[in-house]
Order: sequence, then structure tokens, then C-alpha cells
Amino acid sequence: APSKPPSVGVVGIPFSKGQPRGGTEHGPALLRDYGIVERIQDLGNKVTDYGDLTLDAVEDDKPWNKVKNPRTVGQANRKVSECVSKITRDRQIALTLGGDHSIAIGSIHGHAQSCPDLVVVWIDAHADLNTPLSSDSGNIHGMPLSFIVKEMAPYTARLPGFEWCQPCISARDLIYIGLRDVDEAERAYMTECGIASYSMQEVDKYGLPDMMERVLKTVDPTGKRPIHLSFDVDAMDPEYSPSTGTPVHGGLTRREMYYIAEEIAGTGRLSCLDVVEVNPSLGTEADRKKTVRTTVDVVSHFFGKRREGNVSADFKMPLPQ
Ligand code: B3U
Ligand code: MN
Ligand code: MN
Repeated sequence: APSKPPSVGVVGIPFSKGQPRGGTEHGPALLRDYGIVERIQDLGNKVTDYGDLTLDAVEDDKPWNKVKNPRTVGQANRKVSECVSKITRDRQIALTLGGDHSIAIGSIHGHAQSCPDLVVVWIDAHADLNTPLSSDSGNIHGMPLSFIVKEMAPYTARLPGFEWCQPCISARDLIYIGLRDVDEAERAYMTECGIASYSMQEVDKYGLPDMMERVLKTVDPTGKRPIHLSFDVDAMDPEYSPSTGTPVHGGLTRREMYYIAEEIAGTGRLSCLDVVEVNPSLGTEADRKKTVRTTVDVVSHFFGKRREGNVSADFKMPLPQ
């Protein structure tokens, strides 16, 4: 059982310009409506809610080759970086509520400013490792790790709006879980840079318990480093999270996500959690409910909820008089 309940800093990042579909900017409001903050509090964590960042579109933000909204995404992420850096410097766990996955550029960058020895666990159907040169879609939410991983520098190009952003993690300090839709260039970069991955193939091969042991050992054999967990809800099967921009069949179940979250919580080293790609504008009302409920449930397990049961610090056992 985790010793001291950690202190958590929540920030909403109402942003959708890293991909073409409107809606992810409403993610933070929906997650709050469904009680994400209270759920974490009720588990005995001290929570500070910093509200939502104010993020504006940059005018005349012309595409860079195919890449859409480069300055808008760059400027937003600069703010995200500053905010996450402040939260984690005060030794709070940062919980970022997205927003599309492009916000992980700022989140990891900011986290690395205060915790340079962090490791990144990226849970996603996609590798999000395209560069501005390799991306077919031109959507920056498919590229965040190309700006962040040092070994990617020789393969990429600098975008306008990203002048502030320096790569800040090594390829060996990143590990993927849940991949099942990886572009050819991304696969080549992963192999070239030596990025470890537990795709759905390895999830099936090893099973969750063995896999999580391997994940934690591979990325941090010493078991001491702070963990940045970037959780794209499309890692889960569309049966559980249909309201997301690019759902892919054959994903993680809700139960598998609970296991992963409980194991990560059990390390006591979670230092930042991104929750991204909830898009309440997609699908039916039932789809939206399912997606947000599942996401809030999974997040509660990252913050200490255990299926074996929890006892709060102030619990008094009823005794006979
Ligand atoms: N790899 C594709 C598709 C994609 C990446 N991330 C999401 N979709 N959510 C791309 O656009 O780079
Ligand atoms: Mn993603
Ligand atoms: Mn994805």
C-alpha cells in the first residue's frame, strides 16, 4: 500500500488544434462534470485545482508544408510547459486534462524542467512519433514525441512557434503500451532510436502482470525515477472509449487499464499524468457517457483506488458498546 497520500495539482487544457476535429477542448469541463477532482480527493489525496489554461489561436497561422496550426500549437504548449513545470516543482503530481495529445509536448517539457530524470510511459493506440516531414495527416497530435526525444533530432525539422522547445528525454527513457496503428516512418524511427514498445501483440503475448514488470524494469531498473504517464484514451478499445478522434479496434479493456493504473500507482512514483483525446462531440450521448465515465474510473486507479478495497485514514470501525 502507498505510504503517504500524495498531493495533486490539476490543470485543464482546453485545446483541439493539434488535430482537425472540434470537441477535445471540452474534455476538461466534461471530466470535471463527471467528478474527476472529487474522486481523487475522496481517495485521501490533497488536490489543488488550478482551473483551465487560457489558450488562444494565433492569427494568420499558415501551415508549414502539410503541418496545421504550428504557431497555435507551439504557443499553447509553451504555456502548458510553464504550468506543469510549476506544479511539479512544488512536488505535486500534475494531472493535465486535455485536450488533444499535442499538449504532451508542453507537459513532458515542463515536467522535465523540474524532474530531469523522469521516464515516460506512453499508453496509446498510436506512436505519435511522426515528424513534420513524415506526417501524412499534418496533425501535430500525431507528432508530439518527435519534438521531445533527443535521438529524433537528426530526422526532424523545426516548426515556427516551437523555438522555445528543446528535446528533453532520451529514447531509452520512453516506453509504449497499447500500440496497434503505427505508421511506417514511426516504426523505422522506433527501431533506429531504440524505443521500447509493448504493442497489443506483446500485451497478448506476456499478459498484463509480466508485461508491467517488464515495462517498469526496462524503463527504470533502479525503480527510483519519477514517472510521466501519458494516457491517450484511444489506447482503450472503442467499446470502452468510443468518443475519441481516431478509435482503433483491438485495444485495452477497462479491466486491463485498471491493472496498469494500479501497478503504476503502486510504484509511488507517478509524477505527472496526461489524460487526452476525450472528444465529447463525437458519437452518441451514450458513447460520450461511457467514454468519460470509463476515463474517470481509470484515473481514480492511478490515484490510489484499488479493486481489493480502500480504507480511508479517518475510517472508524463500528464496535459493540
Ligand atoms: N499516425 C497518424 C494517425 C494518428 C496519430 N495519432 C492519432 N492519430 N490520434 C497521424 O496522423 O500521424
Ligand atoms: Mn496519442
Ligand atoms: Mn492515439
